[in-house]
Amino acid sequence: MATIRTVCAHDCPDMCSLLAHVEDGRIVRIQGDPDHPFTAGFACGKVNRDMDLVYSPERLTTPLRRIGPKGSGSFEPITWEQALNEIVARWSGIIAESGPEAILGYAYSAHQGQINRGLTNGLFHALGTSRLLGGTVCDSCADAAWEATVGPIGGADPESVVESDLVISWGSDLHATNVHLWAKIEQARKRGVKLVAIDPRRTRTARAADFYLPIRIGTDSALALGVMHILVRDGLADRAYLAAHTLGFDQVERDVLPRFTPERTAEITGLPVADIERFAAMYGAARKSFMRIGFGMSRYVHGGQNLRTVALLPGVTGAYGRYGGGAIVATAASFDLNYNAVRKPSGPAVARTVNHLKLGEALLAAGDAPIRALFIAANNPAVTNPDTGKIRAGLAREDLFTVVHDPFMTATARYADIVLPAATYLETEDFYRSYGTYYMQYGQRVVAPLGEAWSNLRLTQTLAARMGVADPVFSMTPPEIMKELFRGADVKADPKTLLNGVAVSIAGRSGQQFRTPSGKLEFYSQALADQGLPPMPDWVAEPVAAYPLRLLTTPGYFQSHTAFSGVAFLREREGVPYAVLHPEDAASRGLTDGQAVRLHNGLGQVSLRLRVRDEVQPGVVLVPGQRPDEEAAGGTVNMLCADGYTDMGAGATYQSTWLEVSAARSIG
Ligand SMILES: Nc1nc2c(c(=O)[nH]1)N[C@H]1C(S)=C(S)[C@@H](COP(=O)(O)OP(=O)(O)OC[C@H]3O[C@@H](n4cnc5c(=O)[nH]c(N)nc54)[C@H](O)[C@@H]3O)O[C@H]1N2
Ligand SMILES: Nc1nc2c(c(=O)[nH]1)N[C@H]1C(S)=C(S)[C@@H](COP(=O)(O)OP(=O)(O)OC[C@H]3O[C@@H](n4cnc5c(=O)[nH]c(N)nc54)[C@H](O)[C@@H]3O)O[C@H]1N2
Ligand code: SF4
Ligand SMILES: [Mo]
Repeated sequence: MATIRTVCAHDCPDMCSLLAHVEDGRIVRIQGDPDHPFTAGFACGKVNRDMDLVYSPERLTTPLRRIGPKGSGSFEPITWEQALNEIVARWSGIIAESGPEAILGYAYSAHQGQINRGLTNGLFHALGTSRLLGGTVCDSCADAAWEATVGPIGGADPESVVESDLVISWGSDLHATNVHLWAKIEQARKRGVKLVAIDPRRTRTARAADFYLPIRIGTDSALALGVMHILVRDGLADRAYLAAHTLGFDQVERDVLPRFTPERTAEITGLPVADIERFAAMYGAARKSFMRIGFGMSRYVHGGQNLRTVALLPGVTGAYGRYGGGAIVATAASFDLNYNAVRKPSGPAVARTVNHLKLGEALLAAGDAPIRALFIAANNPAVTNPDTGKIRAGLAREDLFTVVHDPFMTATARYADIVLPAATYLETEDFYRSYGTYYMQYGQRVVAPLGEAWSNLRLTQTLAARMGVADPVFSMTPPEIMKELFRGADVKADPKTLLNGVAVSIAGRSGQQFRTPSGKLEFYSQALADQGLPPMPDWVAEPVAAYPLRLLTTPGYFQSHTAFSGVAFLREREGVPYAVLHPEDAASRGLTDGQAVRLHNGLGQVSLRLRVRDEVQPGVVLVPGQRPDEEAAGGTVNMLCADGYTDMGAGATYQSTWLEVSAARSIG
């Protein structure tokens, strides 16, 4: 039996080092690498079964051509040669007639490898096609808010949490999305360190915490300001740190904090005054408070303001100045690699840009420059994008030539003209840098691709050659491409060490650095003022809509968006797609646990199973995960979400969704 070290490529902050055991060319077992400090010998409950993903009977094994109406899922197998010929002929024709901007092509985040993801985007850059403004369904708002406050740089090292003296999981369900940070936090708790969870859902993390604050959704900025108010009132602000490392706190103290008395904070957040006081006292007493801030709080109309205000809190106590303290949203911004070598090898400096959220709108746009061809890899927008009704209407356009590259027949692939079978990460090699730790690592291919599946890299390099794109990067091997990523980069690592599978960390032991224009933590941001946004943190009520309930969407424990929906065991573990209502809201609607319900608003309707629990507060409907309609048989939750933008970073506002829940006759 051979053991091969590789890296988990799923969209997850932990970026585990994995050991895959192979017998007769088949993966028989996957385990977390015991030699990797953060992975620490365990993989999560999804990935320690990833041979079920690789060998799923639902895997696509040959290219397919559509023979039925778009969306119907009727296809016939074709050869790779036929598929490539058709794609190249169609793209070349479209470029000749309408120019390259009539094509939109991209790979999104389900393969985190810098090469498999980056080079696919590099191909379309080189071709001069329309460009996807990616990240907007995920982290663009959080990133913009963090950047305006702390700067384009990573946050606290997750491994430093073992030295902290108070841990706050603020809007992050670590049991679902960051299990290795959870394990580190457990080490700190063994020393008596307390864990506070702040989340509108009583998540598994919240249930396991020492102190849980069931905050009203979208009110985090008010809680952070209320805590600052108490810290100032009680003389717990670190004046020396504020003076040396922050900008504009005096103005916030004068103009904003007086409005956030504990009483008003309680009214806004729905939390008892005593709990706010208790949390502020704990926070003020800690020297090295460590905060993990999740993206969830940023997916609101005022999401940037929410996240930015929370990220200012460690500046008030000086926690940012100490290793073990501070805050982390992500780390990716600290990896100054030469990404352009892969993502932008050549091509025009500017081209039409399509915000990922507006994919539906872009496909439906009339006018003289329509998008005529679409290529999608590693993304399932017919389920995961907001306003999936609009996305599907766009994908259904008869005159649109769509190619989807995926290991599975997804809801999106059903609309394609050509579907190409993709290799999984265990069937490719790649170079990785984490977005939730400070590690970089090279991952080896574990087995050959199943059937006729091709990796993103192979497909990209083949299409580049056939489309006449001559940049050398399209004929390099993965180790050679990795070296390009380090050429002239600030981040240094020995390629030989990396190719031996050793994980290299770029973490330091200093406190938080700031890369804002002032070089300080910016309570006052001129950059935001210049964009017409409030320069100082504040809380503003979300716009109200004509429906009485608010949507809360959270990650699934045994699913990650739709990337594991081809694994029967994990589908079963996740259970039937459901919605949760508080007992008061269920009773007032005459609804009971277990019955079929209809979630509806002006955009659409979705049928789900009802669970009645006090896991959420009254006024909220919780829908965990984004389950494909094939599982729910009654639509997908994103049919209810509008494609509007957040205040910062032009991101998604999934949770600024208002809706009603009514009885349904049956599921379906
Ligand atoms: N198992 C699993 N793991 C995953 C994923 C998955 O779907 N499943 N997705 C992966 C991806 S792509 C990403 S980007 C990361 C995301 O990882 P995180 O940033 O950690 O998680 P989010 O899903 O953005 O946010 C989750 C939490 O935010 C809470 N929340 C929502 N609104 C608010 C609010 O207004 N205030 C507060 N305080 N909390 C709020 C939700 O209740 C939920 O518990 O996880 C990755 N890992
Ligand atoms: N309601 C609601 N919707 C959300 C969110 C939310 O919190 N609430 N979160 C959003 C977030 S954070 C994100 S990141 C997006 C994620 O949305 P998507 O990017 O659509 O993520 P996945 O569902 O994981 O789908 C990715 C597809 O990639 C395929 N795939 C996996 N590996 C490979 C590969 O190596 N090559 C190719 N070609 N394909 C591959 C998978 O089979 C899957 O079909 O969803 C967003 N949608
Ligand atoms: S925890 Fe994340 S990185 Fe680790 S194995 Fe699971 S999905 Fe992959
Ligand atoms: Mo994401």
